[in-house]
Amino acid sequence: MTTRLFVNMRLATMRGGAPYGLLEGHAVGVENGRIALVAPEGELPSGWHGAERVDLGGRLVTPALIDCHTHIVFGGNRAREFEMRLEGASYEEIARAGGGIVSTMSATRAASEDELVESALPRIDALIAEGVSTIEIKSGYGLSVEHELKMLRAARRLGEMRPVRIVTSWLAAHALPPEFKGRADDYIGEVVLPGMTQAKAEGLADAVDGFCEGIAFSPDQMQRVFEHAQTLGLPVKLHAEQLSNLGGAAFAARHGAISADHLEYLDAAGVNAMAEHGTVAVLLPGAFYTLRETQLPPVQLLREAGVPIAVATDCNPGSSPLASLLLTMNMACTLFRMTPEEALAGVTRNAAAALGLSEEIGTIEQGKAAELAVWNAGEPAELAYRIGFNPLHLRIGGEN
Ligand code: DI6
Ligand code: FE
Repeated sequence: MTTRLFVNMRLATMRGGAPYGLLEGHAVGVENGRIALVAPEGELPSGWHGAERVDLGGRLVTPALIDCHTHIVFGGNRAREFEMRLEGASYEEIARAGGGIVSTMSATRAASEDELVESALPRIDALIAEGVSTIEIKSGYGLSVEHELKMLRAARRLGEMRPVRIVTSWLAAHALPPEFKGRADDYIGEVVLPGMTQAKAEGLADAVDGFCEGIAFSPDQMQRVFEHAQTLGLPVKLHAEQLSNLGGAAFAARHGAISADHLEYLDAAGVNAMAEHGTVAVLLPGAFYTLRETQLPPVQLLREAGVPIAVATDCNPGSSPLASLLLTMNMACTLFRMTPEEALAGVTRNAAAALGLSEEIGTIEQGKAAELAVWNAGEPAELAYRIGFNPLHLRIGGEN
C-alpha cells in the first residue's frame, strides 16, 4: 500500500463554494491512487501522522486536466489545406472538393496501427506535459470497419504506453467515404452500425459520436446511429451546430446525449433542451480560431440556463491542429469571453461530466482518483492567462 501526504499548497478543488473551490492550508492524503483525505494541515487524523510527506512549496494544485474531445489519432497532416484556406477557400468548399476529412481518411487508411501510434505519441506527450491525465480520442478517419477499429486500437495502445486514461468514441459517422457517395444510408447500415457492434464487443468504444452537419449527417440519419448505440448500452454525444444550425444539439439532448460539442450556431431552443436533459456543452475554441469563424457560441445563454460548459482542444489535422489544453483555456477566455474560472472548470469538472466520469475525476475530493496537477503558479487565473508558456511543476497520478 502506498500512502503519501501532500502538504503546503493552495488547493483549487473546483468543488464550488469559494471561487475555484480554493482551500488554503489543507493537506491531501493519497492511498493506492485515490484521494483518501482532504483536511486542514492542523487537523490531520492520527493515522496520517506517520505518512510520507511531500512538501509542495506553497504551489497551486488543481485536478489533473482532462481533454474531453480530440481526434488525436490520424494519418498525415493538412498543411496544404491551411495554405488553401489562407488563399480564400472555405473549410466547406475544401470538404466538398474531396479534401478535408476525406483526405485524412486516405492517409489514415494507408497508415499501419503502429504508424498511427507513433505519430500520435508526440501530441499525447505534449498534453501530458501540461498536466493532462485523461484524453478522449475519436475514430472517424478510417470510415470503414477495418480502419475505424484500427484507429481505436491505436488509441487504446496510447493508454498502455503512457500514464494517461484514454476514453474512446466511435465516430464512424464523421464523413461519407467516396465509395459510398450519395449512399449515406447504406454507409450507416454497412459500416457505422456493424462496426459499432464490433467495437463494443472488443472493448474498443466507450461512447458513440457523430458529425451532424450539412457536409456530414442529418439528425434523421443520426437517429439510427443513436438507437443502435442505445441497444449496445453505449452513451452518445454529437458534433452539433458547428457550421450551421440543424437542431442537432436539441436532437442529441432528447436522446440523452452526455455532451453536444462545438455549438457556435446553437440557438435558445437548443440551449434549453440541453439544460432540460443535462447535456454538457463542449466548446472548441481551437476550431473557431483555425476556421476564423465569427459566429460565437452562446456562452451567456448556456450560463443562464445552467448548462455545464467544458472546453477541449478538438486536436485534429484539419480544423484544430492544437495540442495544448492551456492555450485552449486562454482561447476560451479571449475568444469566447469565458472567465478563467470557467475555463479551468471546463478542463476539469465539466470535462469529466462530458465523459460521464464525474464520480471518478475532475475535482479534488475524497474518494476520487488522485490525479492532480501541481503548478509553478499561485493564482488559478495564471493557467489561462499566459500564451505559449507551461507552468507545470509536477503531475500526480494518471496511471489507470
Ligand atoms: N468537426 C471538426 O472540427 C472536426 N471534425 C468535426 O466533425 C474536423 C475534422 C477535420 O477537419 O479533419
Ligand atoms: Fe471534433
